[in-house]
Amino acid sequence: MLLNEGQGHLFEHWPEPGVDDDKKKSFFDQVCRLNSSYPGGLAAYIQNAKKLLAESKAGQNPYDGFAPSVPSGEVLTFGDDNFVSLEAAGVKEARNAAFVLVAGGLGERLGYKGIKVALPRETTTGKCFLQHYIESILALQEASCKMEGECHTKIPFAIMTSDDTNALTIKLLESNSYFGMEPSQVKILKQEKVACLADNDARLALDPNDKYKIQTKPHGHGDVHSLLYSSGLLEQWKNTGRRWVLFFQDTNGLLFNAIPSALGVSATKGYNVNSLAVPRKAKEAIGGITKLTHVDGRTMVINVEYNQLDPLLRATGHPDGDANCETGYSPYPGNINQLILELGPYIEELKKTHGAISEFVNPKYTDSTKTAFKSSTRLECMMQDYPKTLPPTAKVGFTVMDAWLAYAPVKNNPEDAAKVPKGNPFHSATSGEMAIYRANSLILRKAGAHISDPVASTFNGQEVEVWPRVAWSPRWGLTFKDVKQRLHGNSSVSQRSVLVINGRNVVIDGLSLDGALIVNSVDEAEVRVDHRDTSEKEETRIRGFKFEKVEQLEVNYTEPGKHCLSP
Ligand code: UGB
Repeated sequence: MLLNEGQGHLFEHWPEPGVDDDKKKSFFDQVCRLNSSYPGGLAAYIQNAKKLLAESKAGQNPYDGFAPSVPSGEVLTFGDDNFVSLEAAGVKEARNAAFVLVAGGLGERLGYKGIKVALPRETTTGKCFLQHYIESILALQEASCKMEGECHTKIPFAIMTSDDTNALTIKLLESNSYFGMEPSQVKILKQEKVACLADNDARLALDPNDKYKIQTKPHGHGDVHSLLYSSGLLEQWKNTGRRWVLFFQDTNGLLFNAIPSALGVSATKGYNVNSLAVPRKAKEAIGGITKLTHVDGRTMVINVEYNQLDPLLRATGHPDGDANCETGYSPYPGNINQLILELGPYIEELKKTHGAISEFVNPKYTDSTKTAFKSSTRLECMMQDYPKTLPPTAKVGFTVMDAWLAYAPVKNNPEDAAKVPKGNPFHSATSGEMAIYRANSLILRKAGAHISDPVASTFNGQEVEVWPRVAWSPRWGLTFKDVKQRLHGNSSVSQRSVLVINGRNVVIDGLSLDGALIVNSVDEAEVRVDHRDTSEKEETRIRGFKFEKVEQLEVNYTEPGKHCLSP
């Protein structure tokens, strides 16, 4: 196959049989892996690469024949009646959902060596992204089951890893008891890298350090579709009554603020595909959701990636390219790569495509003749390109929410963040953390609390707003209605304060906070215990009761002397 596909150069340096046989065998082991992990095999990969490289050399625009225009979608306003009822509809549906986190990327742009999901979402509680995601899914599971009466649904959670992130992700889960999720709920799917391409003839590149190894690079987050399909998970989910698959990325600490209402939109509108979006600043490194109309009449609503939006606009009669309009934002909503797919139609589509997603290639040429590359390239694919193959009858929509509520990724290192054009979001660890405090403060404000204004402060060259450091567990503030129900009376929090709420049943009533308050509360426990109930400890069963720990104040005096506890 390799010889038929013009890959003879891979063997040119091979010594005679008997020499380096082990290395030659491991070469073919790798070829087998590359062959089985790509829909259609390595031959299809090489053929696709030849075609895309030829198009790239000819300067062909992937959007040739398409004119962009601004699409219309659902625009939600946080906290209004529509938002609250969509959140309720979303929580109800959550028990029919499955979640998929794409976490195969390394934080190269971020300049962080570990896995990004292990980073603290904020440093007040220090909880990492993965813990927050899992606690949010569990909170949805609990709330959804309660709404539907008693049920025992366990929401499945799949994580796509790669060779770069797999071992560390498993270690993080195992060393933290899966953050409270049952291990059987979690499925890890590891994506394989794809072969690198050395030239326009799609000759595969050898690893510069090992002539018996093909050089490989990541294929992109689009792999998630073929992995879900080939693993059989989708069928399994369908057979256990799942209706929705929700995809999300590794470091958006706000995203679960948007999940209930967005799922509510999918359920009430009957969307096969629902992409979450936020108002986008021109040139921001997030794709723009665009309506594309072909000269032959075809239309689709799709993400146009940030590096392609500007050239597409310029080529189609918009001389300013990717520019802000009178609102101060790009007219094209920004794709935050949080997708909600309806499982039934998704499976039907994947039966046809086997999860193959439209690919692209982005070679860096040495000069304008486009005959040689500065370094090897590879084909890539993006998960949000899934709708490209859908028939015109498919219901493809999107939902726009405020960025302060729904989107604060951690992607850029401090130097790059500090260079972001003024007014555009930094997308750094600094801004990601500040965004959590801001969102929580604004939610409390909307619920009636008096929250002091933030102060401006500069960290690592980035000027950010510093709001009171408010953090809560997802079980406390899953939806706006939950927050409103648990916030009574006149409460106020000063700018210099820290407020952490852990536990579902904490009620804030008449709080006046100027300092640090951390409330940890267990749920009410059943007071009566049947002595035949073997799920209880023996010492409890023989008593027939146990304590209900509703509230407690623990004070530790570590120094001798007189102490006074003020109310
Ligand atoms: N990822 C993988 O799991 N595997 C891979 O091979 C590569 C990535 P980036 P990107 O919302 O901020 C996307 O690199 O690709 C995971 C959208 O394309 O952080 O530059 C990785 O672990 C863009 O339209 O982002 O841009 C991470 O979880 C816009 O929506 C995720 O894929 C932008 O994200 C994204 O990878 C955004």
